[in-house]
Amino acid sequence: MAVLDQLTSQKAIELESKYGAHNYHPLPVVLSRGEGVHVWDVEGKQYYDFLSAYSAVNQGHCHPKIVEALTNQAATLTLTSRAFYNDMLGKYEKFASEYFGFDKLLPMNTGAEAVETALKMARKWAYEVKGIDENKAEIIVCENNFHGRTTTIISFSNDPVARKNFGPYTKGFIKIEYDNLQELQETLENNPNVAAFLVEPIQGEAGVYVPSEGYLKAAKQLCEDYNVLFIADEVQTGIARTGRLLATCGNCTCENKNCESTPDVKPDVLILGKALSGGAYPVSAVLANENVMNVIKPGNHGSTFGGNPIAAAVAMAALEVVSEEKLAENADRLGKLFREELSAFADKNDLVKLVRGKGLLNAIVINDSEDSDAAWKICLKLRDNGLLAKPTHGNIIRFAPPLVITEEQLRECISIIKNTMADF
Ligand code: IF1
Repeated sequence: MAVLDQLTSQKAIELESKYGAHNYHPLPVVLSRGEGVHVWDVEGKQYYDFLSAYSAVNQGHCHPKIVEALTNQAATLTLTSRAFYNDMLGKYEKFASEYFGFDKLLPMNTGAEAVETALKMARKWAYEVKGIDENKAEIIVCENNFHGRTTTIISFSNDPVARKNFGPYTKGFIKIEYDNLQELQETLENNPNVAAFLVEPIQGEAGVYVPSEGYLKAAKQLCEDYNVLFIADEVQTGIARTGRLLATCGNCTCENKNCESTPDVKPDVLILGKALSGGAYPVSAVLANENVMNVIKPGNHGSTFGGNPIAAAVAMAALEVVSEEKLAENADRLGKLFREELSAFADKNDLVKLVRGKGLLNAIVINDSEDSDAAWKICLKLRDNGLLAKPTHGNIIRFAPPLVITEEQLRECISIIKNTMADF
């Protein structure tokens, strides 16, 4: 059989199983096409995508403007390395820095690389600006964090599956409870060598855990009081997902005036990935002002692909789509509708314990133990009924459709979800 012949789902799954590393346990569905909020499997069945590639395709699958930017640039110049200048990177750096309200941007490819970049930058800042003794810097992180898969990042994870037997681990991290200001304050007070506090505005992998109102703003204030950098990992929450351009929304140019609850927090270091490219290409970035970014000098850090012309073209198009199509406003409005409808359903239905989230990053918690397989079984039924979602724990299902979803489509999806749960 020629490699490019159309496969059946069964055959595609067998190939991955035989020739691929088993580092994932996918829902059994084999996708071959996507457009907007929809994806199709190899047999032609249509689904609503409620994972959006872990929030990378906020702009919808194969957005024509992003695909056009990608293909035009791919036919013109793909990669120069940073050994030379290219005519796209500076334009993109200006565009994105102004878009998010920072002085400067450092381009990388994946989320984990951008997190690593922010950690390195914070340590260097601590030694060269704050004046901490060499090799003494500490970075505060939160329990149940998810920041990626590198050796250093898993060193401060507390997920045994992500971490066990990958040691020895990187030192220099202090773990505190998420959403606990008192512990943050005490940790800052007792540790004079803290360089930074790294935090997710909403913990995605932990099960879409939204912190208390005012937590981020107060945490940022504590960081200021102790001369510590506040690093926001918005790889998943950023780019309109939670109803604003950023979940920490200090200086951003988001025009969603209806957004009521998010605190105005301007991180010292902002980490972006995923939807920065609309899912068309791996693009990540770290943004900061000059006082922090300027600690990075030639040779300190880099990447063969980081800042390549395709990435620059794609990211600019992807960000333009977010503003042009008012995706933050749409996520805010439809997110409220989603939670209202499903909370009302949860009140009457024993299977669903609660619904939580912000914008179009939501989760339902099933009335069952954390190690049950209820969420997995419900996701299989949802798939049969034309909607794809993925459990984040045994009893939690995350719902994160592309932000281009319309009210009519969302209402149809809410019916699919309710009917599936009611039958379960
Ligand atoms: C996987 C979760 C989502 C992230 C935050 C950095 C990264 C991620 C806040 C790293 C990545 C992903 C990766 C994916 C599963 C996934 C995930 F379930 F683990 F939590 F999205 F919800 N910071 N998140 O969420 O970015 O290097 O992957 O580009 O399978 O690892 P990356």
